[in-house]
Amino acid sequence: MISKKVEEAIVNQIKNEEHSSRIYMAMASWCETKGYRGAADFLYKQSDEERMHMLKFIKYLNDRGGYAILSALEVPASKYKSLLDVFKHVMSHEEFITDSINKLYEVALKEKDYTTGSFLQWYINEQIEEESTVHGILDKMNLVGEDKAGMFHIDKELETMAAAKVVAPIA
Ligand code: OFO
Repeated sequence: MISKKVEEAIVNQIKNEEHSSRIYMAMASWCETKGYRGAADFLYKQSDEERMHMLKFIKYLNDRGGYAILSALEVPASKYKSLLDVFKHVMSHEEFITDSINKLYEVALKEKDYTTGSFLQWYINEQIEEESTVHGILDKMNLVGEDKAGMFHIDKELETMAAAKVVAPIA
């Protein structure tokens, strides 16, 4: 049986993952209306991925004898200054998620819940990968600066990245 503290911390993380899914969906919608088709595809896929992250936590918590409940969420932002601004927000959000996963890991270890600790390893690795992908995108955007042709190419690249991204259903 999972402890109350770990259960509460996972419920909080479920909220964070669901919020991630919604903010990426909102960003995708902004990109789509501004003509950034590739970025929109990329962020819609990212939104699906975050939903899978949420679902993985829900199933895990219920399997361990806890109860995964959903929480009220903030309304995601709907205005961005530029595509660079969108991805800066993605970066800071992913940093926030990494921090929240680390805090959850600390709670699990304090409660001597090593099963949850080992379950969280998957999320820890996923965050390393996601942060590095977004870093790569931001580096390229900073390189092209205000150059519209450069941004167009990055958008094409995002389209290719989105097409290659497989959102695996949870096991
Ligand atoms: Fe990258 O956010 Fe989910 O875990």
